[in-house]
Amino acid sequence: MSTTPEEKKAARAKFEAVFPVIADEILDYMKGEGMPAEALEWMNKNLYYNTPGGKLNRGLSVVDTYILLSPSGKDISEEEYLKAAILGWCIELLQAYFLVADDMMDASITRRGQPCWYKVEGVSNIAINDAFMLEGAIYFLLKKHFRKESYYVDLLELFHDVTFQTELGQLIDLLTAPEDHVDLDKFSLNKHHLIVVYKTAFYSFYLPVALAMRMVGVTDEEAYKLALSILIPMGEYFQVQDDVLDAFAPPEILGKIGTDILDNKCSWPINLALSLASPAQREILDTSYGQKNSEAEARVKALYAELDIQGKFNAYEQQSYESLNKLIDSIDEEKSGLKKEVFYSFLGKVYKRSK
Ligand code: GPP
Ligand code: MG
Ligand code: MG
Ligand code: MG
Repeated sequence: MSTTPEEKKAARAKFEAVFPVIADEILDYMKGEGMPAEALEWMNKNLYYNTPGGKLNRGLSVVDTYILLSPSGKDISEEEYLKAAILGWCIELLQAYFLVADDMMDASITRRGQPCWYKVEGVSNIAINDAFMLEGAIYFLLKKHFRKESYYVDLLELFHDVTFQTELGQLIDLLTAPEDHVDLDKFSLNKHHLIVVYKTAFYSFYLPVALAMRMVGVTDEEAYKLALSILIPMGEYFQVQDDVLDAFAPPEILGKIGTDILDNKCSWPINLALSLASPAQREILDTSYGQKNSEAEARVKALYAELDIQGKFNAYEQQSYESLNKLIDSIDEEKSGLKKEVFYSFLGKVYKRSK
């Protein structure tokens, strides 16, 4: 795969160059439908503000996986590259759609180093419709570029399935974190596992690889099951990182201000803290967690430091990394038609991340 930093940078730049192409296609369609200039300008801003500014792990993984699984490898045609990149951007649009909505639900302030979209002057609740439009753009692009392919229905099914799975995860995330009633007995690592697998792992890890597999022409359902069995635990590890970064990472690096403690979220650090707390410490958690004030939040963070949650996470990270490597190692490439490198490369993108 693109191993040197220069190659990685070039691969990213090439992928990024495809974004204006798809943005123009969406805007041209709107123009053709007679939409007023104001609506075009709005959609243009919605697309550019919310879609390209992230790490692009998901989108790039579609392209990387396609190149790894395709018989032509790095010599795929420009036409094939463009299609794989469009699928990649469709996931980034899905991600944009989720994040615009998630930031409203989580009452977040910043995202990717800028105000959350709903916080931008003049946007407010229009962001709800903007989220739907980012989602709608996915199906417009899939139809435009893949309608004639034998695997078109498989792509649609993948997007629909993982969207529903993500919404199920978001539902339990929200139901476990009521704003007006803190009950830490509702939390458990089991509950956490269910939340993170559904709200994150399917769309962030399984979807990119499965889309590329469909485009390459993999039809053996066992291969998809095998991919799922590795990518779901990888996605769980990724969301545990997200939870830990929410509590500990400097917002200037993370690009967002953590809200999990204020929001009463069933996150990894609080579950670990609950399992380690003395009765006196538990009392502090009961009265300070999920309270909408920064003093209470600071008390929880001080307790996290006392219980060395960061150190416990480092151990968890090491363990997860080793067990994921073992899982990947056990893939029979010949039998499955998959490549270990697909998974090593994805894991390499997120291991020990700081944002
Ligand atoms: C991550 O949760 C999960 C999502 C962004 C999926 C949202 C799903 C919807 C159906 C809207 P998070 O709140 O921890 O993410 P972040 O920390 O980035 O806000
Ligand atoms: Mg959030
Ligand atoms: Mg959320
Ligand atoms: Mg989070």
